[in-house]
Amino acid sequence: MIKLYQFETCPFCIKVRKKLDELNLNYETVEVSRDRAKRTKIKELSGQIKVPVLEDSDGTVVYDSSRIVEYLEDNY
Ligand SMILES: N[C@@H](CCC(=O)N[C@@H](CS)C(=O)NCC(=O)O)C(=O)O
Repeated sequence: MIKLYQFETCPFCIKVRKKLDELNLNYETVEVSRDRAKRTKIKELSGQIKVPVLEDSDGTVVYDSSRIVEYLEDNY
């Protein structure tokens, strides 16, 4: 399943959730810590610590909301 690493209230994350919903995709959200030092998982996945980060079911990882939206439009 698609995983979205996010902050619930982050406008960039809301933009990505809106696109996921618009495309009727099933996804799970993972709430990321506000503590930068604890963002090891997204750092490991994407090489940076900002949200949103999307991990697709095939292992593809995309970060930056505009790039994620583009990826979803291109692939779904
Ligand atoms: N250009 C990025 C901006 C992402 C961004 O700034 N996310 C903020 C949350 S709204 C963030 O992760 N801030 C945490 C931090 O800088 O530590 C995008 O469109 O995804």
